[in-house]
Amino acid sequence: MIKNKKVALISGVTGQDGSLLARFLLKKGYIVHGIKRRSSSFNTSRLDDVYQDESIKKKNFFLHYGDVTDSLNLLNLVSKVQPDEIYNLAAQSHVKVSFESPEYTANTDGLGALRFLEVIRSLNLVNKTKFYQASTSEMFGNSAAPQNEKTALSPESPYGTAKLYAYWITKNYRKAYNIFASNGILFNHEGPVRGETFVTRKITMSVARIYKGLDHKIILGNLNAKRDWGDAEDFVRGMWKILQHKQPDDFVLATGKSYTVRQFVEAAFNLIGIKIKWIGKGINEIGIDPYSKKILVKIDKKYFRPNEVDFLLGDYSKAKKILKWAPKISFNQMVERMVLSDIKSV
Ligand code: NAP
Ligand code: F7E
Repeated sequence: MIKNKKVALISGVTGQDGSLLARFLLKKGYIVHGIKRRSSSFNTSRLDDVYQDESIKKKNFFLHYGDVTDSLNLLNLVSKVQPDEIYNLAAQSHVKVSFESPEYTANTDGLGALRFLEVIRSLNLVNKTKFYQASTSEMFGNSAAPQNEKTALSPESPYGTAKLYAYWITKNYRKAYNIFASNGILFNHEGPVRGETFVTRKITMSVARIYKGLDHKIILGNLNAKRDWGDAEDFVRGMWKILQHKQPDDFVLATGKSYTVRQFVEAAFNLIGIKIKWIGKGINEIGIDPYSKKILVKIDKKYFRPNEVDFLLGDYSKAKKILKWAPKISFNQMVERMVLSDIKSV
């Protein structure tokens, strides 16, 4: 007997995680539908090779225009696609930008989840469609590290606060309507297709450009923030595992190790043979190449945030025990993957 293929719907499919998850699910034999926003320029570069692969495109991979601020669009799409699994990854995902566009961030990142949950309920898909919500370690704010599923949630940004709403509405709908709705509380995860305005990719792209003689320095904000940085490929596998568990639940995915932005800078420069030396303090601190004496890192307060999350360090023991999930790619391997990929592309 031929087993029916599972159908997944991914919002935010054009983003870092969405594009990696689409590839992961296609490899698992899923039929994948993705929601992309209409844009005045092409926004599918992370997926073009998949989409252009005729054998995949014809049968297994479909892109639809849509937006998670548009309830009718979501209703029509879910009704047409009848997904077994919805991964809600769409978001205005930049923390600093959320201070500049707080209402849009709330609408997309907070209410987007509610719209999907209401669609599942009103289409009577409660017994068919599982829902994954892309929750975030930003919800912990400055709660003491290490943070896990029991840690107090106390966001420090409009982004974290919008995501907190989505997290809770996912739990509410699970309890009230028996929807298989789960939160993945993911700590920072990065890789070669990470958005270029997040600090890791900003650093690896600049290091690659400096290496090739196309740039002179990197200008950054707070060097002392600590993040638990993992590799996005490990994390999309975890998202899928969360929805394969026998019951809906909430899980932290992290690496259990934390590094400062300063350490990330050092690790990236090390790969091109430069051992950064730090001189000065605060806004006047600089990072130099001790041999050439060239200034390679400077600080500009325009990259500081109105509120900062100082120290994130995840405790993923629940996911390890219940889902048998653990990250495979180390911090140094991830930095290397990113720097090498950027050197290749510049
Ligand atoms: P990303 O690269 O910024 O991708 C976000 C995606 O959402 C893009 O496809 C974007 O479309 C889409 N989008 C934005 N607003 C939308 C709207 N109103 N309607 C429909 N689509 C919209 O983010 P990511 O790093 O892949 O993260 C994926 C999800 O995980 C996000 O929800 C993020 O908040 C969450 N998260 C990320 C991390 C992390 O470290 N990466 C950690 C925890 C949680 P365009 O391509 O057109 O912009
Ligand atoms: O900042 C500091 C900045 O923007 C990391 C998103 O995926 O992960 C991400 O949010 C740290 C912060 O990521 C610059 O102040 C210094 O302390 O790379 P980021 P984020 O804010 O941690 C969470 C888990 C998400 O859910 C989000 O969607 O780096 N920093 N200098 C800088 N940050 C940026 N962007 N640019 C700088 O020049």
